[in-house]
Amino acid sequence: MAIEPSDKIWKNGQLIPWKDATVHVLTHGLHYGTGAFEGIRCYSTDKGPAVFRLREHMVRLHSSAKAIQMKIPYTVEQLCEATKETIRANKLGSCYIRPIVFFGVSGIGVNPMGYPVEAFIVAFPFGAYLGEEGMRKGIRVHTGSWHRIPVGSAPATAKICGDYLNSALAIMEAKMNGFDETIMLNDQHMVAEGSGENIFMVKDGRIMTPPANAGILPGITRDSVMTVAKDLGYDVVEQNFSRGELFLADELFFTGTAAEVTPIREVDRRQVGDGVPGPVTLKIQKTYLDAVKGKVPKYASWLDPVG
Ligand code: PPE
Repeated sequence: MAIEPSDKIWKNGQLIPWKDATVHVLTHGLHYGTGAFEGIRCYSTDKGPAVFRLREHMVRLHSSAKAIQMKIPYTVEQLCEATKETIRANKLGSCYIRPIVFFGVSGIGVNPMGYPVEAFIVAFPFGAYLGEEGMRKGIRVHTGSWHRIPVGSAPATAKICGDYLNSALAIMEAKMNGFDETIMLNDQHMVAEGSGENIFMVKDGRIMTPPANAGILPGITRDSVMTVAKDLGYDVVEQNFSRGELFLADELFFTGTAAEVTPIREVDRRQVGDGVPGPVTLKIQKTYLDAVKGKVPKYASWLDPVG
């Protein structure tokens, strides 16, 4: 996905020109995937730009780092402040933010213990991840052949760079087969998630999403959407479901910082419900998109003004 460069990138406590934010070829994280990252959105609101659930994202970055024995040399508060500073320095309103931390250069070998930790925060303008049309009409997905990384093989609940080889293989397969996204099953053959999204199913007015131990990244959007759906009066449960159950669903949708709430209109060449975004999906999508833009007072605490 092409992006428009901004002016400055935050690197280890300093703002540097976009073009200078490069790394050495012997960076440990490049060879072995030993890094962690985040995807965060900032939205324009009536009170100026505000970052959605910034603290939760930075807490998750620290948790992901902990999972790979990495100590980030900046606190959650410092990272939150650095994010806002980066947005201000680039004079951005609505944008996407990509903080990344990784083991840098020391020697060679798989063990990164004792290696320096590098930290970057990048912010740039960003539109709909799965397209404007996808947001309105729903997207077409398949259940791919690549399963989600087994929980016994890597910390699947953390946002670790190396884990994304799995997602990259899965999305490439989907695209090569003409689909917009993929649904990965887990090692128990239950539905896990998309390459960069969590999944929800609506059946008989009930909303289901796979539990946190199903091999998924427990998304911050997933958490927000569960709250929104409960507040709208729906029954929401974390429950495993199989590929076959996807075909019986009334509605399916993806959630994610980038994907926001994206309806799914077709799965494995079978129409989902009526083949158009269903009423529950649309209601949740509208409330979520209003909430992130500061239009729902009840969710105002999810927004952190850039200032
Ligand atoms: N699962 C995966 C595998 C995942 O990558 C994401 C975020 C989610 C679930 C949803 O998590 P959350 O954003 O906290 O609701 N995927 C990021 C996009 C990945 C990419 O670089 O592309 C995102 O949405 O920012």
